[in-house]
Amino acid sequence: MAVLPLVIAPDPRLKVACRPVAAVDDRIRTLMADMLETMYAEDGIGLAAPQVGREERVIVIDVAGRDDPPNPVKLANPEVVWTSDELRTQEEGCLSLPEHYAEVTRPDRVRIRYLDENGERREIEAEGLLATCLQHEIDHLDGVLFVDHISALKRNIILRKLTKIKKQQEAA
Ligand code: K2U
Ligand code: ZN
Repeated sequence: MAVLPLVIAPDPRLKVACRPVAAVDDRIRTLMADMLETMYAEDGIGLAAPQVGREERVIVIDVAGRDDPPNPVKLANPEVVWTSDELRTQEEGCLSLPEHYAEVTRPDRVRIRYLDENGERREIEAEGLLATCLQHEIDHLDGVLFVDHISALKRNIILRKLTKIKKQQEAA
């Protein structure tokens, strides 16, 4: 397994609609394992393939608390097939937009259909933080970032700061 380099915004690779996985084969299983290792190394609770430069519909999640045993979930071609009318507001961040946070409101409960690491069709219903994380990661597969759910004013402030940091790093 390997810890992969993260794609940091602004970056066009975070704004593309990813292609579906044709088959969950050893190449995809290796990607899932590397994404999980990267997510844990970066203290994330979710990660989507475009965040490691891969334009494929793959996400990994583990919302288990620090004091609980790990509970990783690996999803290929995840689809939201149902959302509740009830909403939930959560402060969100993103490993690709480091040190920036904003409140985002999303459906509180979702049902997700996906292929597991063996290529088996599965369906899960989630609520609370797991539901938020699943929606956040599936957004990534369509080139949507959490800042796309907040005001243009706040989004532009965050993206301008990230652009400035990138330019300083490139100049260094
Ligand atoms: O970059 C990512 O996609 C991982 C995200 C996943 C996530 C963000 C917001 C809410 C739920 C999941 C985060 O980096 S994981 C760390 C985190 C968790 C909760 C709130 C803020 C940041
Ligand atoms: Zn993210």
